Amino acid sequence: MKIEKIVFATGNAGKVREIPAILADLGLEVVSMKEAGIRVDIEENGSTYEENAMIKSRVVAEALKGAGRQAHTVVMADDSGLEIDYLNREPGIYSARYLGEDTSYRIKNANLISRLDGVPEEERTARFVCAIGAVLPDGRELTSRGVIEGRIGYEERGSNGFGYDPIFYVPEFGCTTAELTEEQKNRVSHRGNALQAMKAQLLEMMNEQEI
Ligand code: ITT
Repeated sequence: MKIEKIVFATGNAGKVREIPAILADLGLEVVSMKEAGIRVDIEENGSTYEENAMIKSRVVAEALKGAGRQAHTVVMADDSGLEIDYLNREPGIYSARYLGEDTSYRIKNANLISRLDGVPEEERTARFVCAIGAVLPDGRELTSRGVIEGRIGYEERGSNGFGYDPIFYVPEFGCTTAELTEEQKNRVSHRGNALQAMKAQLLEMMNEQEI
């Protein structure tokens, strides 16, 4: 199958920075939906990360198709979230909406830290989860998932990354994902892992002979 371009269905500025860097070695053109001139409002009403990722990529694939621009183009979307074990895996798929979509992460992060007040180190386990959903030029769909395990810290640390990164402490690195460089984060993150798995599936598709 001939694939020349990837359109990324996200409005999140942090994802728009990370995703093209992770996909760069495919040698394809990678653009955000905004760069592709697609403006759509998407209701994420799925009950899993995978469902929400597919909802987003289908809406944008339909919009591209409507504009007659889906040829050789893959649409991908990322649905991700932070699961804190002590809080029954909250905020999970509601991570962007937690305390309100427009509430600052300073406030969201402070709130989560205060909900873990007095909780010992070993019970502060958490993970970032990312599902990637893709619609291929012929309408076929693919999903992949990636995870990074860590712990919720006691205060915000670091200013790289976005969202919950300043409170997500990774024991192997001895710092939060907001203290990693973008390159380091992309090598080990939920998004990095999910996109590497998606890349492997895409490469297989690209090697398929047209009949
Ligand atoms: P799009 O749907 O437009 O992609 P969104 O921000 O609404 O943007 P999600 O529905 O996938 O995206 O919400 C994921 C939320 O989880 C995101 O807003 C962050 O708060 C958090 N999150 C996901 N990945 C993260 C990361 O790498 N670092 C920090 N926080 C992250």
